[in-house]
Order: sequence, then structure tokens, then C-alpha cells
Amino acid sequence: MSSEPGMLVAGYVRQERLLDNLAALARFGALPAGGVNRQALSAEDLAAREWIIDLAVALGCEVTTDQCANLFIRRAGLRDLPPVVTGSHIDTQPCGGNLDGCYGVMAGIECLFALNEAGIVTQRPLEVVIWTNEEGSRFSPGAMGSCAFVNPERLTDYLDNQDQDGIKVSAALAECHRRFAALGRRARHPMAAFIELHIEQGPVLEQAGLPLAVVQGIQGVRWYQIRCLGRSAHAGTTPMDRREDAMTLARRVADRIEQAVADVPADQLRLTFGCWQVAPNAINTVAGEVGFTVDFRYPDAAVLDRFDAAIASLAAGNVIITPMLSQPPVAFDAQLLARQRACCAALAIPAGQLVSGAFHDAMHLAAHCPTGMFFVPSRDGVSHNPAEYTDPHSLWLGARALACCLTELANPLTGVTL
Ligand code: HGY
Ligand code: MN
Ligand code: MN
Repeated sequence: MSSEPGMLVAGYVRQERLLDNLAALARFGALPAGGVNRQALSAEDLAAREWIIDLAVALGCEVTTDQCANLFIRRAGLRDLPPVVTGSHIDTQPCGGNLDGCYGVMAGIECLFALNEAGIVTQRPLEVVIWTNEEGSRFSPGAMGSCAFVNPERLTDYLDNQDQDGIKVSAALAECHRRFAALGRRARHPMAAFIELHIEQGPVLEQAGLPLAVVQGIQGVRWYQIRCLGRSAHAGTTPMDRREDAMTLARRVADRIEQAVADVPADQLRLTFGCWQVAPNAINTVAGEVGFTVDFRYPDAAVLDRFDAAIASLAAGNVIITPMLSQPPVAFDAQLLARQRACCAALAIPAGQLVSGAFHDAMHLAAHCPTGMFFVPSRDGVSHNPAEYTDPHSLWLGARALACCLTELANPLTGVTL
């Protein structure tokens, strides 16, 4: 075993234990045909949180929470310094895979196992964080927990947001806090560094034949809700020229949005109209109201700003536009990236580099402390789908790189400085 603490701890990362814990987590909200539905602050999410809290306590960690129900699993250090932090999310899409977010959390837990078995106590404390509601599929916006941690004043903007059953964020948070009333509360606290390990969710690493990537940053994102208003009417009796068909209007608005980004290179365009509501949604009634969401991603802030202007120009009396998420592109910390690359080299793990197409909690943490990410490949580039899969060896390599990095960063006395 290497004498270097980071290499030593990486040597105790065990693939089978990581896979077993990922499989155990996947049982919370498992869908009969495969995949998981464990949406933010749902019963399945709370049950999974309880299981992870028990695991963390058995590892000798202290678990605390905050106003947005983020969970902080803390392994004490020799000195009361700002912690080195890892983590991700365990909430999923309505029909998601077992790895998105969950891999980063369980690999962080695996690093705690490895540290205990290596008998290493780091100078800095280490924390594994479960950020609340990263997906944003139940409650908008996504990455709510990490945003509220870095910007505590933003939570009040979200408390009245509702899910499709009319349940408010405030009620779901209250339920979670009741369930875990015994947990101590943490407010926003300084962090020495945050590293998130995540699946790539795209095809780049698999095409390059690489098991790992040091992520350079995250492209920007815009989410909008568009409501198109018409008048419901009889499908059989109403002449076409007497209709105010909200679906016809919605299709026109969507076409205008596509035209607004017609100059974006096709291989870089990421425009999605993912969620639709039609009222009254009856085969023989002209739609009275049609709502749909817009998700646009791009790495260049100027293009994102032009998109905002194009969307704003579509507003009218019968077209109501509500911004839901606006996040600029993020570049990760250069010194941390160098440290990550050095760990990959020391472990002889071939590592590529890329900018993330998906957003992650790291996009908010980058405003709070030096932040970086590792990616492992996604088979066929598929994610947000039960077919989401990464080969076990890459999952193991990613956890080893994370363990090495966290240990080195948490031992400032070994000459590692950020
Ligand atoms: O939407 C995203 O990029 C993330 O996967 N929630
Ligand atoms: Mn994710
Ligand atoms: Mn996701």
C-alpha cells in the first residue's frame, strides 16, 4: 500500500460494497419494470434518507440538516477547520435510473468506509452531503437544496411552489423536518472544497473509451413555464375560423422558440419541451389552455441572454411566460482540477476532460468554495431512464479517485494547499 494517505485510502475502496449499497438505495422507490421513482421529499426519499442516516451513524459520523433539508454527514477531523465536502442527490426523475446523483452520495459513503478501514483521521473534517431536490421534477427549480444552502435568502422564493398534486415545498419540508426532528440544524458554513462524483449522462466518455473525466465546468441552463390561453369549444361544431385553440397557439410559440435558436450548431443545441399540460385534455374539445416547459442549455452566456430576450418577446395577453431557473455557465477551480488530475495520474486512471451538459449541485457550490467534479461513463450516453448504467469497474475507479482527492485535500499538513 502507498504511504501517501490519499493512495492508502483509495486502496480500501471496495467495489462490491459500493455496488451493494447502490443496489440497497435503488430499492427505495424501485419501479416494477426497472428504474426508480424517488422524487424529492416523497415518502420514498424520506425512507432512503433514514437508511443513509443509519449507515452514517454506524460509521461514526454526525448527521445534521438545514432549512432546505440538505443532509450533512460529517466525519470529524483532528482540527476544527472548514470541511472538505463531497456529495450529490438521491432524488430521482419520475422514471429515473439508479445512478444519477445516487452514485456520488454512495461513493462518498464508500470513502468514509475506506478512511475508517485505513485508520486515517484527516486534519480537516470530511462531509458527505445529500442535497435536496436536485432534479426539480416534483418541485421547481432543480438544484433547490444546494441553491438554498449557498443563498439562504432564496428559499423563501420556493416555499409556495407546488407539485402536480398541489403540495407546497413548505409542507413537504415541514414533513421531512418532523420525520428527522432529532437532527441538529446547520446553517450555511464555510467549506474548504467541494468535489462531486457523478455519471456523465452523455456519450462522450464511452466514445473516447475513458473510465473517468475531470470536469472543467457546467454549461448554463434556462427553464421556463409557458401558458397559452384559448377557449374550449366543441370539436365537431366549431368552425376553424371561430376557434381560439390553445394547442394551435402553443405549437406556434414552440415553433418560434425553435426558430430563435436556429443558428445554434445542431450538435450543440439542447432545447427540450419536456412537460405539457392540456386543459380540458379531451379528444372532442378544443384546448382551452396549454402549458409547456422549456429547457435550454448552452455553454456561452451571451447565447443564453439572447435566448431570454427571444422568449420575452413572445409574451402576450394569451401567452404567459414564467422564468423557473436561470443559471450561468460555471468554470471549476483550476487548482482543484490540477489536484484531481494528479490523483488520477497517481492511481494510473486514464482521465479525460469535458464540460458537463447536465447541471449539478456543483454549479451552486462553485460560488461558495473551490469546486470540481469527476465523471464516469454512461452506457450509450443514456440517463434519466431506467436503462442508465455504468460498468462496475468505472464506478470503482471513480470512487478511488474521489477517495484519494478527498483525503489529500483534507490533510493540509501534507503540503496540499488549495
Ligand atoms: O437537468 C439536469 O441537468 C440534472 O440532471 N437534473
Ligand atoms: Mn444528477
Ligand atoms: Mn438528473
